Amino acid sequence: MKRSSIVFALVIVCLVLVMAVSVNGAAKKIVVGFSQIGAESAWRTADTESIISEAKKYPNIVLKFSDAQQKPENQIKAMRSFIAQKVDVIGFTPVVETGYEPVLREAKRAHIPVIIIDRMVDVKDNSLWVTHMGSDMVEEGRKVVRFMVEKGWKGNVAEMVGTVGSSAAIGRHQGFNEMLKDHPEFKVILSESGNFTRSEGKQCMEAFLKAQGKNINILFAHNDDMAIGAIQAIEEYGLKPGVDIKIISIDATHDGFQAMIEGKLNCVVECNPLLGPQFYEAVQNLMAGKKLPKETVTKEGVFPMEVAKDVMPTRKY
Ligand code: GYE
Repeated sequence: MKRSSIVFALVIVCLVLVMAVSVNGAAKKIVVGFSQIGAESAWRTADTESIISEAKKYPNIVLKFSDAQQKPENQIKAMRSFIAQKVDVIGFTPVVETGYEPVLREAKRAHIPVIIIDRMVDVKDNSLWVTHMGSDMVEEGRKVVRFMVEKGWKGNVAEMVGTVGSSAAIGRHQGFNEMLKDHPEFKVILSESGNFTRSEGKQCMEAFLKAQGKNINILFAHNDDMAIGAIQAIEEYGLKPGVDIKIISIDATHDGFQAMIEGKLNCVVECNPLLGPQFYEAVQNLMAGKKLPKETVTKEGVFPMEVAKDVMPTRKY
């Protein structure tokens, strides 16, 4: 072969290689649309941070993040827009359990897999989502009762419920109340929603105190933020949180630990919001054609106030 033909052939080979790499490179980008609930609590802020910051560790992942500001209709809109944009995967945490079935069907028809993290949907057709990862909310409610029993607490209980219709509130309420049936030493005298926020938690506690005052012995708040709002209300009412009224909540955030160190919160049941790493691992596996487990439950602990000071430095959210 002539020298010029060899050079020509080499140039062609190089061109083909460059094209293959760039086509492949482009094909390797995975576009993920994520619909988040909002920013109602410290837990949610940590969860959002985990999802956004973890995405940056994957050069092949492009994240389109959408904040629904607590409105399911905003989530439905966001998901429709993800479908229209033909994203590769939809990640999603539903505000409440119901109302998403039509949009999930649309995603399925468009062959876009949906990964649900944290809160869950209640749909008849489980093929509408590929995998769910998050906490066992019912078990968290049971852990609260186990702690109360272990500590020998008794008396009148006020239950401060999370967002009405959310799987987190439904599960925690269920686990808590089911287990209480075997414990006549407790009597639930109040149960109202504080919507998982600090300000509504404070308002809810003010209403509880107005209705029952010193009759309340124990407060179970479905999350730390509401417990912290309640602590303010209890102090303003002239009682000592953690002493006059025992308090237990769920999440185990920094602020929850701080309140325990100050002796105002007796116990936190852990609920881990750092779901980013698990989420993107699932995205990668899914795109690689691997079969995912239908359900992955996060492992979590229980922290009484006595250990708060020692454990606090190890906490990541
Ligand atoms: O406990 C609460 C948040 O869905 C598990 O939502 C989550 C809950 C969490 O706002 O703080």
